[in-house]
Amino acid sequence: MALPVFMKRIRQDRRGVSATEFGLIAPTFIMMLLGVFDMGYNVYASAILDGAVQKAGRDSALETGANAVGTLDAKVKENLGPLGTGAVFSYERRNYRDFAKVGLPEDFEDKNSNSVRDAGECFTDENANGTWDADLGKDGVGGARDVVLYTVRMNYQRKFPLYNLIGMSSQATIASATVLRNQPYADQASETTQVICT
Ligand SMILES: [Ca+2]
Ligand SMILES: [Ca+2]
Repeated sequence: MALPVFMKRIRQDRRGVSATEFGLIAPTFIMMLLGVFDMGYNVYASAILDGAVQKAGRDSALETGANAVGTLDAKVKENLGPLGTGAVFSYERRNYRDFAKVGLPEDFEDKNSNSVRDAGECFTDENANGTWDADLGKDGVGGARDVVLYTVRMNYQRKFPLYNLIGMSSQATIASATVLRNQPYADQASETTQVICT
């Protein structure tokens, strides 16, 4: 007769229920926390990178900018402080004659209407390199009054091990870009474009 009483007591005993429930939700809860931390780190690093890129972009637009590219790039990394430790940075500068041309392809006559520039279709060689380009900009800081798209990418090792749990890459990349016109310290260089049909 003692056994049914004992079983009844176990059924009614609520002690330890919270611990069991926590054990069930803990993995999900911890993954959510790691996700929030990872996202927070990414947002924070992006904000710092944005500020550093804006500053370097403005300094690059000065007449002295062309000779200080390496120094300005290094400053971006320096401004990231400990966030930049161990990260790999890449820097890109492309220059255009005006804002409206940033990132555009070189104009071409699409004879076969396939939206692709094929051999033999005439194009305007805006960056004077002899070939058709999907981005008509030139590499580098350009000259006075040119518009420069400055992009910095930062590849870093994720700080929280969420990637291990959900199969993500352990590496993350954030990018920041700014578009500024160089200072009018001289006249803008004359444009030399030609139409090529080869
Ligand atoms: Ca075509
Ligand atoms: Ca070209």
